[in-house]
Amino acid sequence: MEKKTVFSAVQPSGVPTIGNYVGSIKNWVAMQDEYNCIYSLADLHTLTVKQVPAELRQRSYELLALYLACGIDPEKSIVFAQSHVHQHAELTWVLNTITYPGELQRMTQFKDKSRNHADNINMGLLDYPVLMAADILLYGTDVVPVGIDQKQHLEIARDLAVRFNNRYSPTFVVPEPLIPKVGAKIMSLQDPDKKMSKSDENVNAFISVTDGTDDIVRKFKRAVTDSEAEVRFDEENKKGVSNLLTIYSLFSGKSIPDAEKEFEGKGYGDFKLAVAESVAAVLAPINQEKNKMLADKGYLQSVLKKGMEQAEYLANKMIRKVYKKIGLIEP
Ligand code: AQP
Repeated sequence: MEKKTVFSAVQPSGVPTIGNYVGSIKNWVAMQDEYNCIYSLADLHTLTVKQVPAELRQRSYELLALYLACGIDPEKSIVFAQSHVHQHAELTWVLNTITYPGELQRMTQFKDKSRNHADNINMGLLDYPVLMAADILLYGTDVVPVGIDQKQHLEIARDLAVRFNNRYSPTFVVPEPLIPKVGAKIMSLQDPDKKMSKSDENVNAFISVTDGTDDIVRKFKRAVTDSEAEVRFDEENKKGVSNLLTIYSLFSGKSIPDAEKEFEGKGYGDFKLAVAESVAAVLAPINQEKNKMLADKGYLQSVLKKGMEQAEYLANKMIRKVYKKIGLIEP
């Protein structure tokens, strides 16, 4: 049986958090043998909020080094920068012509980001899900591993695929989201009602994958919990503690009931320290490897070049097909 295709991406919009890691990158690694995997740096997406050019450039290399350090293997998977494959922007234009503004205006991320960046509510911010649909549909993607925050955007990608296929003829595969059972939405350490985001203004709200042990311990110590002093999973009434238990389970490999037992009768101090240590133990070797990769820019560039060529070959086939179907004359 032919392998199914997986596509996913992270924006180099900041240093990835442990939310990005468990919601996406960690799961990508495990999929490499079973699927044809295509993993991208979503650099065009970052332009939807203001970026400092030199920082964006550096963060893009850092994110690539992180992918590789986490175990993404460019011999098995296609790894590339979105901006290197111009067909992403081209397909976005075509899909824009079958997308209605109302569909985009009701997106939660658009509403949140419009609130957080009130001085820069630009067309790109509104169009973010259409570029994401183009990313996915260009490669005949079957499965998209993402955190739960991206589910709504994936629905748009599915709707656009179906709409195009109905208007012309079957062209796009209708993609399915793959959302992890545990860790699909890691919450902010400062406000457990909000998801953890790499661009949060409060640095104590997130753990970056590059944080050292001291920072990790400090941030977990300050994490918002409750006044009960009972380590119990209850997402309704104990959001902060439940979030920490989820993180502990994901990073220590222990189940949540086992973790609850481990901290029976103990205070939040011991619990928070154990969570911090479990996270630091996973992140330290990844960071070491990432720094090694970053020191070899030539290698990183060669990975991007190979990925660009592989992705462009596939993307070009699809865009030609799309242009033909909609009636554009061949060059
Ligand atoms: N808190 C989270 N828990 C689990 N998964 C998460 N993801 C994001 N936050 C969490 C997943 O990470 C992948 C990459 O996300 P992205 O970089 O494309 O953008 P995002 O979803 O907007 O992530 P951030 O961290 O909130 O970025 P900023 O702050 O720049 O907007 C996606 O699969 C996402 O679901």
